[in-house]
Amino acid sequence: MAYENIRLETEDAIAILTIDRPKALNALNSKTLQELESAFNSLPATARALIITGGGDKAFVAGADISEMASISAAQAREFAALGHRAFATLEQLPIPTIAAVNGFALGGGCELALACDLIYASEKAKLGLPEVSLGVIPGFGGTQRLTRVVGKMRAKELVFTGERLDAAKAKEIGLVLDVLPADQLLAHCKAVAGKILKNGPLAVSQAKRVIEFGADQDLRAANELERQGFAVLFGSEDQKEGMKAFLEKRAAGFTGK
Ligand code: DAK
Repeated sequence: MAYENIRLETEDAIAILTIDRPKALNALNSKTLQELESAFNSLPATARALIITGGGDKAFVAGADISEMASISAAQAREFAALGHRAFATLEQLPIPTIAAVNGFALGGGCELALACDLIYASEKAKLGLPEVSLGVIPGFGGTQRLTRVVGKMRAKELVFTGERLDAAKAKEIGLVLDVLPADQLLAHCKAVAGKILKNGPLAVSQAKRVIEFGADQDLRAANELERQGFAVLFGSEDQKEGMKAFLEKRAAGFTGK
């Protein structure tokens, strides 16, 4: 499918999705959110990891599109929020690992997009925050909830109440990003992380993502039950046989994802 505001490329088994509206600092208007939802639903079957980044040299995504939101009604706001929630939930539930390469401003909806990814890495130029209250609204694409789960309730309240923009070092200090890289090394780093993941059994990685993601919102007993089931199910796979056989034969495993 041809997209207007995003680009989707595949390098080896890594899909790289670039949000590409640099004149609006890659702000998320409805069209871009629709394209994202469509792309998440139709990634190439060969893609085993997804990296999301921003086009141009200033922004990952500077937020939901304020010019589009400025004059919408409450009913339209509900639709807009539903579209964003749907797109980000689709991203969060992809069976492959997802990595946000935050190459610049990740504000509001941009920070929320990164938070819907499994891993977040940032360039030294990145600035992250949820400044919605400065516009008289609150985060509308899951930011209040996902941020709280990542950095804890009190930090999340501090960030959302103040609307403060964090530089990359501070974002790392509070656990909002994993690592900070020089701008020209960010994408290569994300590809290298994806490359390490790709060496492992794809069904196992997918199952690990599923149990961590669904387990995180459950009590420990229920979450451990999820893990037990996920563990057992993998013993019906060819990858489990191959992974353990390869270990015993002292060779690298050739996983097929079956
Ligand atoms: N939306 C639309 N256009 C944006 C934009 C945005 N979020 N951010 C930047 N732009 C546009 C600017 O208007 C400007 O356009 P022109 O004037 O050239 O036409 C162009 O991008 C370049 O921006 P600047 O000239 O401002 O560039 P600077 O380097 O001076 O500043 C900046 C960069 C990122 C600090 C600044 O642009 C800025 O503060 N941008 C807004 C950041 C922000 O507040 N983001 C959060 C947006 S609110 C909800 C659903 C969703 C949400 C809430 C509720 N419901 C449905 C309930 C989510 C809300 C948000 O994300």
